[in-house]
Amino acid sequence: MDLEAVARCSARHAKPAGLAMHYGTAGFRGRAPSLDHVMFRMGALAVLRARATASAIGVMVTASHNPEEDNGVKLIDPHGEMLHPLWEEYATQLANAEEQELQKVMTEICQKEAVDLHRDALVFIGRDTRPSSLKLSQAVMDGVCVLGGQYHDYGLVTTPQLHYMVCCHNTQGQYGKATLEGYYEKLSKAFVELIKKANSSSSGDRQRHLKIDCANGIGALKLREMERYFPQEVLIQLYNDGSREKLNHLCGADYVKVHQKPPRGLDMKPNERCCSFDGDADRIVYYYKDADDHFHLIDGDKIATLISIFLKELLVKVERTLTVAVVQTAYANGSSTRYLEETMKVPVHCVKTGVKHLHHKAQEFDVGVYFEANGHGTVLFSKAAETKIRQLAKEEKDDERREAAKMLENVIDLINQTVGDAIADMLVIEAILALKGLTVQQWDSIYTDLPNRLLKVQVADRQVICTTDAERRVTAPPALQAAIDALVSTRQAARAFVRPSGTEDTVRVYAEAHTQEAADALAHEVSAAVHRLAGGVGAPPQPAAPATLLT
Ligand code: G16
Repeated sequence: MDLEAVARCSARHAKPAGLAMHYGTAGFRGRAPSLDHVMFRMGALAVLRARATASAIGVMVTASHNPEEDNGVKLIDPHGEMLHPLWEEYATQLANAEEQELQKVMTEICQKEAVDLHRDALVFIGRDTRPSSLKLSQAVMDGVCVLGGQYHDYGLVTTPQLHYMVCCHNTQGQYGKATLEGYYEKLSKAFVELIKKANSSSSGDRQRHLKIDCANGIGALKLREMERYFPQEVLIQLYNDGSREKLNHLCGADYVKVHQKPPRGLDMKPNERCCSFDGDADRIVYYYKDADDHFHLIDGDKIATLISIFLKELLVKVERTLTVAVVQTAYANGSSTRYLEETMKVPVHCVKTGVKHLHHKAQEFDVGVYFEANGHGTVLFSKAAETKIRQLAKEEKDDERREAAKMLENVIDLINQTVGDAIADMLVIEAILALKGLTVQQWDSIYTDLPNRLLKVQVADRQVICTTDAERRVTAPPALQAAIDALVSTRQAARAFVRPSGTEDTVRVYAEAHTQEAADALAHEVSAAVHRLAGGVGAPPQPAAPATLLT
């Protein structure tokens, strides 16, 4: 490692003195101008990680659902999964090292991880459509080059596409071809195979009309590229394609989920099936409005439920010994958990927010369905389950069992097992709805969500809030949990929790209760308690003006 060269190059990507950042829920996030040094350093760290694992590593420049002015970076590990927690710590140390400490921190990481500095290193780089992303991805490239690594710049891609590329490369093509064409071909082939079986069902209209809000982000570009691979049955209409408006502004999956209303710019007719992607296309939520103009959100919990029902029905026919479980977070609607556990008899596990936590837990099962309520999720199949299913799909003599195994095989090929992927999830959902002959309303009616509200509160330092029990309870500040308990106890079917965001400088407050009014009131009162007990900034939340908290 040429430490002199590192110092010289780093000076061109100088860290603002005193600036400290953390590798949060999904990497580093912040205002784009403050991130140049972070990008350079993450390029360098990716080289060390590539050498330590003897595998290609991914670096995705994106701030996903955050405002357009923000940016961020997510590192992708060899199998396309999120960065290992220990390396998240190294990432934080490296990002926060002052210029004169940089060489020392890098040397320490190399020593601790016994990094072979002579080994080749390959880094895959991708970026979203933010105006700042191109320049920031060039800083990543500088970081790769200064340590003698090689990079492959995929340019504009969705985050899940980059995860897929990393996995394909490191599994020597077993997962697919590490190109965009390879991704489109793999998914569309599996989708066409899966949806073929819908032809014999009784759902009548074979055409699948879907309106997609692309959050003015990368999803629009990639869906346009992919459209020619779709079968004729699929008619998609893209809205918020980024040609006119700002990324994530009044649109996108996060906006729709948090505000529980349609995105701007999507012309929605009664009972039409619509969905929204987020800024880097790793989340999806569905929705429709009924004949009375009421908006109905179908979030990650209901997506997980639909997929679990479908998979469970197939597994019963194919192989009863394979275990299915669903992994959720504290944000999961209480009705979804109850439906999964009590009606479907599927075990449900609750983990901390962040797909890395859900992914890790889901790996414990033969079939692990994981979704955050915000629409971020996927399905994991264990190697043993996958082998068994593929074998039955090929060799099973019983027609019904073989056909069910083939469908499962198609789901395995269609879903992006590396990470939540809005495009792959959308195709899985569309296929299931077609195969089961379900309308969006029928899907929505599987269970009724408990009314809920998600708010944000500004505090001086959100790290003063510490949580336990998968973020369902607060341990600090000391009086806060007692205050939440007291507020919850005054409402029926109520629940509330607070946690510091790992992607924005804010504290998130979630509440649910038996009526929307009760959920709103509870969320506001809990917000006021956070403001009072955790160092709120500005005026305390005003119950009469909920919209002020929803920015
Ligand atoms: C990221 C993570 C998600 C998480 C979300 C919000 O999503 O990948 O797992 O739910 O941030 O996290 P927090 O509440 O900590 O801000 P994305 O789509 O922004 O990458």
